Formats: sequence, structure tokens, C-alpha cells
Amino acid sequence: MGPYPGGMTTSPEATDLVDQDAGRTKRVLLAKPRGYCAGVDRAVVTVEKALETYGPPIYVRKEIVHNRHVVDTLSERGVIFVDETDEVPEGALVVFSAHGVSPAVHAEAARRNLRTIDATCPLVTKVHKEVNRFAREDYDILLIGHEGHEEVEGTAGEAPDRVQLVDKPEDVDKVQVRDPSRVVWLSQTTLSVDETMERVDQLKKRFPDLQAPPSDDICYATSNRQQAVKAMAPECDLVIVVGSQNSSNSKRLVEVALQAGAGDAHLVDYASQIDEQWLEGVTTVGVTSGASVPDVLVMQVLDHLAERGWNHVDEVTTANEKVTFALPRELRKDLDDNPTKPRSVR
Ligand code: 10G
Ligand code: SF4
Repeated sequence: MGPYPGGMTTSPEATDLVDQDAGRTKRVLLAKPRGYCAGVDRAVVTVEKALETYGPPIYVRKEIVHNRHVVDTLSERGVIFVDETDEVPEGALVVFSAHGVSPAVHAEAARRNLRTIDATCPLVTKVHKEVNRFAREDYDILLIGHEGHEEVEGTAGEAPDRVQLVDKPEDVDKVQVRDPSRVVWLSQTTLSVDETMERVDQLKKRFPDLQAPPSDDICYATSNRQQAVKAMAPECDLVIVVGSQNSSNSKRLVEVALQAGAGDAHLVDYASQIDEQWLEGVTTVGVTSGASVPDVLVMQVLDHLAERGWNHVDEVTTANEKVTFALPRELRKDLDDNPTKPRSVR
């Protein structure tokens, strides 16, 4: 095992610690919190427990979380990922991903007699409930989020004729509401906190009575990971974010790092994707990971960097997370009858 966080250095060869070009100490700043959030942990364990309890094949609609390693590992264990429920054989078991699904997807699964386990994160379900509540109260709902993202499709699907999506700045001018005194903004859970507030300020200029969500829709994990990367970015010549290209929250970490002053920032699935040129002339490397990323991938990045002389790691801690969620009810019930040991992709 290579370097360990907490200011500890392994194999401290003096020459390794000094960047000869700059004459300064090579170091890694490791963000904390990083990696798995409570909703991802719950979703991945849900699929693992379903595999152990019912045996393969288990179907999962969409990627359970947006991480290549997680999806590949589960596929090897017998999970079949499908795009839509019509690809699942009648009567089979399908798990809905952590990003959530619309009522139409639930209805289609019921129509086809599928057995379902809903791994939607409870914090996404909370936003679905807000959509329902405001739609019932006859509000126009302005949903800030990324067009085409699965979470947004599921959330908007709760009340499609009441929800309008606001993604880009120019979308603000396109929104049409029936009564400007009954308008609320809600959001996707994994957005950039700062960019979202910019969009809200824009919307408020058009709709001064615009209401805010009853509680933050951008979740604790998203904002904590952005906070941690912001804290270390000004000191970093390079920030490496571990995460997949389709992971919204991971991509936001790259943008936040650059906006907060990092010299450069890149998203990688694996250590092997780190381009040697990125490291040229670099003294301080920041490392973090998205909410769908197993920490083993981050440790591999630290090993990769240590082999190249960055073997002093300081963890930059901006919050301690203690959030956990119970497994989905459908699974808990069956687990009581068939207790098994967890074997998590971590
Ligand atoms: O960041 P996104 O929404 O693309 O998803 P992810 O799977 O990479 O990370 C976990 C976040 C969710 C499950 C969305 S609530
Ligand atoms: Fe839940 Fe937030 Fe994780 Fe999404 S990013 S799964 S909302 S905890």
C-alpha cells in the first residue's frame, strides 16, 4: 500500500519529496469528505443484497450510480443493466437506480408484473414529494437541473405539466408562468451550489415573489464535496477528481476546483488515465472523488502519485459526515427471512 493520509509520509526519500524544478516539496492534498455518499452506499448495497438474496440475474434500470467501476463490477457478478423496463422479462426483479424514477416508470413496471426494488436516494424522494406538494397547491415549478439527466427526468415526471426545466442561463427567459405570485424553484441534488444560486438570482429578477425549496435540494454530500475541494484548490497546481464522465456531481467538482483557483483539474475513472504531462512542473496535487466513487480508486491514484514522488499526503477535512440510510423496505422485508453478509464494491 502506498501513502496514507493525515500528514504521514511513507518511504520518505528526500529526493522524492522535492520537486527539483521548483525546489519545493511535492505533496498531495486529499479532500475529505469525498467519495460515496449515503444514497450511493445504500443503492450499491441494495443491488449486492438483492444478488445474494435472490441470485442472478438481477436487472437494474439505468446505471445504479454513475460510476464505471461500480457498474462493471456488478455486471461481472450477474447484474444486467437495462435502459428501460421493457427490456426486463415479465415477472423478473428490477432495481430502480439511486437517481429516481417517474411515476410512469413505476406504472409501466407494475403493468408488466415486474418485481421492483426502489433504490432511489431518500433525498431525491424528498424532492419528488416537494414537486407533488407544490403541484397540488397549483404552483408553477421551475426545476433547476441538467437537461436529459435521469434524476431530472424522474423528478419532472412527478408533475410534467407543472414543471419547467431551467438548465442554461438563457432558459430563464423562456420560462412562462400562469401566476407570478405562485412560483417556486426546486433543483437537482447534484448541482454546483454557486451556479444554482446564480440561476436563482436570475429567476428572481423575473419573478420577485419566487419561493425557495422548503429545505435545500442540493444535498449535504454534493455541497460538502464542493466545500472541501474549494478549501484546497487555491493551493493546488493540479486537482485530480476521480469519477466518471456521466457523473454530474463529479464533473461539478472539476469546475469548482478551477473556479476556486486550481491551476488545472481533470476527471479520471482510473489512475491509469492520469496523463504524465499534467504532472509536469506540478508541486501540489489535490485529489478528490465524486459521490459515486469507491475509495479504492482514490487509493490507486495516491499509489500512482507516490510512485512519481508525491508520497506526502495531507488530508484537508472540511466536514465529518455521519449520514446513513436504511435499505429499501422491499428488500428489508425479504432480508429478515434470508439474512446474508454484505460484500460491498468499495
Ligand atoms: O452526480 P450524478 O447525479 O450524475 O450521479 P452519480 O451516480 O455520479 O452520484 C450519486 C448521485 C446520485 C445518485 C444522484 S442523487
Ligand atoms: Fe442522495 Fe445526495 Fe448521494 Fe444523490 S448525491 S444519492 S441525493 S446523498
